[in-house]
Order: sequence, then C-alpha cells, then structure tokens
Amino acid sequence: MTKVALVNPGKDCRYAATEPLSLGYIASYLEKHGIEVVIIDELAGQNVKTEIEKLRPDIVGVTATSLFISDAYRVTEMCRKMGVLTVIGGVHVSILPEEALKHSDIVVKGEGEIAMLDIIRNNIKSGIVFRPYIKNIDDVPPPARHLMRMDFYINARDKFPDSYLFHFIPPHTKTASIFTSRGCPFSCIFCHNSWRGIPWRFNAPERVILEIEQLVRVYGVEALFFIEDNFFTNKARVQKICNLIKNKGINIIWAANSRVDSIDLEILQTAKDAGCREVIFGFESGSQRILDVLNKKTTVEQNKRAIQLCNKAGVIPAGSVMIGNPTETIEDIRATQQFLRESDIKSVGVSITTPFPGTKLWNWCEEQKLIPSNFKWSDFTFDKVVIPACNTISPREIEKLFTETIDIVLEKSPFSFSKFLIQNFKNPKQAIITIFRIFKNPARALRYIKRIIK
Ligand code: B12
Repeated sequence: MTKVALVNPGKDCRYAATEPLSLGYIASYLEKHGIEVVIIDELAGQNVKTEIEKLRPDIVGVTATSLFISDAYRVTEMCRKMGVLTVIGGVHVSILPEEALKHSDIVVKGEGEIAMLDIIRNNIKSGIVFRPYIKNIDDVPPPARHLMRMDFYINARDKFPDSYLFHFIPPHTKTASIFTSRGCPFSCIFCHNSWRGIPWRFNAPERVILEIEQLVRVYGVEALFFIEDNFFTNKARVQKICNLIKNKGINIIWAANSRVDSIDLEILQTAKDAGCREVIFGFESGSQRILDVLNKKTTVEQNKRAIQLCNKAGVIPAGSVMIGNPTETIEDIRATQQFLRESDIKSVGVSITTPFPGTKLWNWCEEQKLIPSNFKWSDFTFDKVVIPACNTISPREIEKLFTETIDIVLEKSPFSFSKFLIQNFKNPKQAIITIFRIFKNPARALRYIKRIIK
C-alpha cells in the first residue's frame, strides 16, 4: 500500500504558531480513501531527514507559501536524492508551476485533495497536475489533527505571546485554529483570491460544531481562531454557528477575520454571546482614494464604524493597514495615520505593501517595471521594501513612513509597545535607531515613558 508523508517546511518558528491545516485536509481526504499518511512539520521542530528515513514513504508531498519556497525546494531535492517521489503544492507553486517543476517530480496547481488522490491511484510520476476544486467542502473530513503534534500547537499561545493571533487569549490557554470556508467573493488587488478564481464555499454550521466539539473533547481546546479570510461573509451561517455554540454550552472563546462591511451590531452581539472576543479587519488605508485603488470596495467610514460597533458590542477590534500602495502620496499615508490616531482601537498591524506573484498588484508592478531581478522570496517580511508597490514615493521614504505609522500604533497600545520592546532587545541596531527617533521629539519621549510606567 502507498505510504505518503506530507511536509510543512521552514526553520523560522515564528510561523509555526498554528496547525498546517492545508496538509491536514489533504491527509484527512487521503485517509478517507484508505491511504496511509503522516505529517512532518519542520516549522514545529521536526527533522525531515530523520523522519523520512524512519518512515520510508513512497511519496513526499511538500507545501509552501512564497516566503518558504526555498525551504520547500530544499526538502523536495533532499527527498529526490533519497529516491522518494516528490509532489509540491500550495499558493506559490500554483502560480509558478514551471519554476517548481525544476525542483520536484510533480507539481500540483490549485486545491490538493483530489489531485493527490489521483496521483496515487493513477501512478502519476511527473508533470503538472491540475484538478477541479472541491464543490462541497464538507466532503473533506476535518483536518487530520491526529497526525499533527497538537501538544505543540495548542500551547502556542505561551510560546508566541507577541503573535497577533493570540493576544485576546489569556496566558496558559489551550488554543487551536479552524478554517471553515474557502475562497472570497471579493477581489482586492493584493490578495491571492484574485488568482484563485474559485467560488466561496463553506462548511455547514453542524459540521463546524462537530469539529469544535472534537477540539474541546480530544485536545482540551479553550480558545479558537477562525483563520479564513472572512468568517463573517454569510451572517445567517455565523448566526447558526453561534446559536449552536450557545445551545450546546460549548465553553470557548474565539476570534475571527472579517471585512469591515460584513458585520453589524446584531451579529457582533450574537458572536460576543457565543464567546467571540476579537474581530480582525483589513482596514488597509485611511484614504478613500487608496481603498479604491486597492479595489477594496469598502469606505473609510465603514472602517471607522466597524471599530465603533465592536467597541459597542464588547468585542476587541483589531486590524491592519498597508503603507506604500500604488500611486500613494504622503497625504494618503497621513490620512491612514490620522485614521489610526482618531480611532478607538489598540491593536493594529502595520505592513509595507508587498506584491505576491499571481495577484493583480504583481501584474501592475511588472507593467510599471518595479520588479527587480535580484530579490529573494524569503525577504518578503512586510517590514521592508523588497519589491516597491508604490511608484510615487521612494522606498526609503516608505520605510520611514512605515516606522512613523508603527509609532502611532505603539503610543496607543500597551500590548504592541511591550511586544516592540521585546523585539528591539533582540535587534540592538534597530533598538538604537528607535530610541534615537523617540528622543528626538521630547513630547513623544514623555508619552512613551508614561506608557512604560503604566
Ligand atoms: C491561516 C493562514 C496563515 C496562518 C497559518 C498558516 C499555516 N500554518 O497554515 C499564519 C498566521 C501563521 C500565516 C502566516 C503567514 N502567511 Co498566511 N495565510 C493563511 C490563510 C488565511 C489560510 C491558509 C489555509 O489554511 N488555507 C486553507 C487551505 C485549504 O488552502 P491552502 O493553504 O491554499 O491549501 C490548498 C492548496 O493550496 C493545496 N496545497 C497546499 N499545500 C499543498 C501541498 C501538496 C503536496 C499538495 C498536493 C497540495 C497543496 O491544497 C490545499 C488543500 O486544498 C491564507 C489565505 C487562504 N485563504 O488560504 C494566507 C496565506 C497563505 N498567507 C500568506 C502569507 C503571505 C503569510 C505570511 C508570509 C505572512 C507573514 N509575513 O506573517 C506568513 C507565512 C507563513 C508560512 N508558514 O508560510 C499568503 C501567501 C501568499 C504567497 N504567495 O505565498 C496567503 C495566501 C494570504 C494572502 N495574503 O494572499 N498564514
């Protein structure tokens, strides 16, 4: 019988905070069809070579986002040398399958469940494999968490206290992530959904509840993160999930991502009653012109209102903004900074806009000849300009405005400030730059000192 090993590659354990759910789904689908599978998570500290030597699989399947693609190729090449057939899949190789084919026997474009099963059943040995997306995602059983190091992930809250995923969660709380819908009906220019071209599909509320009950019963999970792009897209479904959580007396707290136009006071109150503690929004900008450039289909007013509604419902509002967008001017960035200053929000992530291959933004950057020939995928960390997505402000200026915007968030948020101090301790050069910047402005220095004393 064919034995399959699925590998989550990478050495930067900051990204090991959650279960590798994409592999979990492929594994559960293969198991449903009687195939023996294991999951190896290098990010969570497992040694791929040792595990492969021990397990001797017939096929190794490797996943990767762009950031970890060189780790993924390292693993496929190592496995090929060991004589194991390699398959690579995930966001990055779905866009650049020809590049990936140089490093792996088989490349899967798009969703991997049906493709992987076909590869095994039809004894496919090479080439690019593309199969239709799964129409009814309830056909895929919950991710095969029994094949994962769940003890590692459920205690991730204490290992990565500065991760934005966890800060609504008290220390020593057993935490897991859950993914209950695929796709998104919108097409923001920076997002992977603009290339996926697949419809929005969702798990039935009853199926979501079964998975939550299993997480609570088997792993003692106390807090959950709904990590899909927009949990609140269908309010009726959210309402049903919340009612089931309440009626069944499931004792969990949770957070979820949402668009600012997907929520209202009623759904937030229902969510709060069912354990919701935080909602994370993609605000992106305080300038309407930039929101339109990003094809976000939201307004600055909606951004502000989403924060007000969360505060009213007693749910923590959180979110992120992007600095360095196409055609952005200093005034646009000032508008984002002003939006942050004025809003009653304490948790905001600030990123430098980073184009990913396959997105409309990437194509625009190509047209504008902004893509240099010598970048590294692993440099895509959102805190520096690797590929400029802005044709109107210089990369150096963007980085300065980015730090300035972070300052505004730090001044407002005790959480972010302590996180920032910890990070700066690890990076003395950055610490000196930050301290110098803060103390150049005595009024700001005083505010920071007050914040530390508090
Ligand atoms: C949850 C999530 C996270 C979580 C957890 C990631 C994890 N360990 O699973 C956290 C917060 C840690 C995270 C971090 C990051 N993320 Co993230 N994340 C997501 C999110 C919202 C869901 C991922 C998911 O589980 N999808 C569900 C499964 C079913 O879909 P899937 O992952 O695409 O997998 C399917 C196929 O791709 C394929 N497939 C995948 N792997 C394989 C392997 C084989 C062998 C085969 C055959 C098929 C196959 O089959 C799968 C099942 O159908 C996606 C957006 C999205 N909606 O997918 C972004 C996304 C994957 N993240 C993204 C980014 C950029 C990041 C970060 C770099 C951000 C940062 N700087 O912090 C890091 C990098 C982390 C990493 N390890 O690579 C980008 C990736 C873009 C790109 N080109 O690489 C995405 C697409 C969002 C976006 N902006 O467009 N992320």
